[in-house]
Amino acid sequence: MPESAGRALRLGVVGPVGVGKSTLIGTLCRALGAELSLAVITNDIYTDEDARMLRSAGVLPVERIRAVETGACPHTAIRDDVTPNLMAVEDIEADFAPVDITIVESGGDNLTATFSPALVDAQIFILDVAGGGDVARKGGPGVERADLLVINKTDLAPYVHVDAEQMVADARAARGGLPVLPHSESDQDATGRLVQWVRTILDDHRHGRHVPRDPGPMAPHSHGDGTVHSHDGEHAPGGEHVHADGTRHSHS
Ligand SMILES: Nc1nc2c(ncn2[C@@H]2O[C@H](COP(=O)(O)OP(=O)(O)OP(=O)(O)O)[C@@H](O)[C@H]2O)c(=O)[nH]1
Ligand SMILES: [Mg+2]
Repeated sequence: MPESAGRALRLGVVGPVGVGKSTLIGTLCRALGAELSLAVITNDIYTDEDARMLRSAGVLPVERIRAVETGACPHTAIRDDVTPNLMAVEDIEADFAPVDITIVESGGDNLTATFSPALVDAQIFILDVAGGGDVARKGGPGVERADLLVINKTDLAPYVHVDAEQMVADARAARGGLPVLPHSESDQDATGRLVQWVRTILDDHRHGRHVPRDPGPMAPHSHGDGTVHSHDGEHAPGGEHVHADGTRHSHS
């Protein structure tokens, strides 16, 4: 039985800007908060807006929702240097022990951002139909290999001229059997399936059956300010990082 089975399930929620990550986390908190001990960590670059939005929505006691202001690209904070996030996760789990599930929301990023398995045990990647029907076909590490892919805001499909069923079929083809869930916040059946998926992962985690999977690093890219991120390894070259067992490495 892995040591992680004795602590909270750490569940990442990631995907492009505005796809509905915070809304979906709110939905999960409402559905599970009465029977499970939940905590939420949000990531924003400069603000704590997502945490404030979830607190004001009243989905959990406000003190169970904390923000990490990353001050850097969201993918850096969930992949290359997870230390601030891992500390926030460990702190909130200690303060509200025992926590059943700690949900970590990534700042909205591009299609290729994924969580490091040093930070989360499982991750949900979200796309929405408004981002375009071809996005699922284009793939990427999160689309192809996250533990669950949600195709969100299916209620908007007719308005943005997207064939949601085709988008789901493309996603299934890209994922080799990993689950794909069409969802919108107004679709209670879909929300029921989402909640059931989380319950199953939690049960697998507790019984040592869940094996964290690394969707893989994002592709090399450069930023407007000229910085180049290679993402050729799990961590920034020379950057200190922390492993799931708490050991710190600094490659300097
Ligand atoms: N039509 C529709 N709108 C939705 C749905 N889910 C979320 N939204 C709306 O989409 C907008 C963005 O939702 P958020 O939950 O803030 O998205 P997010 O991914 O957390 O955004 P960032 O954290 O800024 O990247 C809000 O106006 C939501 O009300 C849905 O299922 N259908
Ligand atoms: Mg958000």
